[in-house]
Amino acid sequence: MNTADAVARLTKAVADRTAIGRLTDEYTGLDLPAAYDVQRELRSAAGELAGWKLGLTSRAKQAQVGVAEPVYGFLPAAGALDLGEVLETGRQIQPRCEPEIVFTLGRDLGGAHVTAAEVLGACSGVAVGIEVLDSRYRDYSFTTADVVADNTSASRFVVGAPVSPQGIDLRLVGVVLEKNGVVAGTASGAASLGHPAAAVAWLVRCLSAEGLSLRAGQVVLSGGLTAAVPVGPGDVVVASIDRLGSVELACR
Ligand code: 0L1
Ligand code: MG
Repeated sequence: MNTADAVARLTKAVADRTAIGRLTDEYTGLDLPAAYDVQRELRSAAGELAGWKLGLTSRAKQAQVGVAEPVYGFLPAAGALDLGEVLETGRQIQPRCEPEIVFTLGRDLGGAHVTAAEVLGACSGVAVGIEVLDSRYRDYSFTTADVVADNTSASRFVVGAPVSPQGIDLRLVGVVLEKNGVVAGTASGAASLGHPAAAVAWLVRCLSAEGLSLRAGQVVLSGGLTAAVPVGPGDVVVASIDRLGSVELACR
């Protein structure tokens, strides 16, 4: 296993906008810890962080890519799209969009035993978001270790205006994903590990094992709630979540 070589291959795939084969086909030693080492190297080269993301927290997502365990990755600030900003699909490899419940941290949060209730207490708001995935692997074909090394397919993301989580049962909120006016997927908040805040608590505990914590002002994408839809020029994707609102993303 050669971490620097794996990082170079993934970085080149982005620069060339060309998908590559699975790294696990190349490196016998690419287990989960080695994959998070690769991701850590990508993170140190990524500049300012907007926050973190969970992946594969819902059965719909796990079934779509054939990986049955949650994973986490980082969100470079450079990946953020503003509301109304168009996604330039020509800069992507094979973009897909999915709806997310997004947490905004009101204060730092870390620790090995953090609970969902503590996550809700620490967040200043929750919002609807759209994550744009862009796997660096051909046809989104990967193992858990591959997708972790590839920063969980993270590419771009857009987050709506946050609302207070007070009085909202995030398990029960309905989720609708539309592409070009047609419903492409539906879910409820409970799709993400039973409760989106429980998913974020899992992330915090994982980060704690790395000596890291969430910081005030950071955002956390708690995991795609429906299967992700492929997008290309001219497509418009809308994610709507009950009580949180809607976000639209147009593609060129
Ligand atoms: O769909 C995928 O590329 C799997 C990794 C990311 C999943 C997610 O963000 O929920
Ligand atoms: Mg996601």
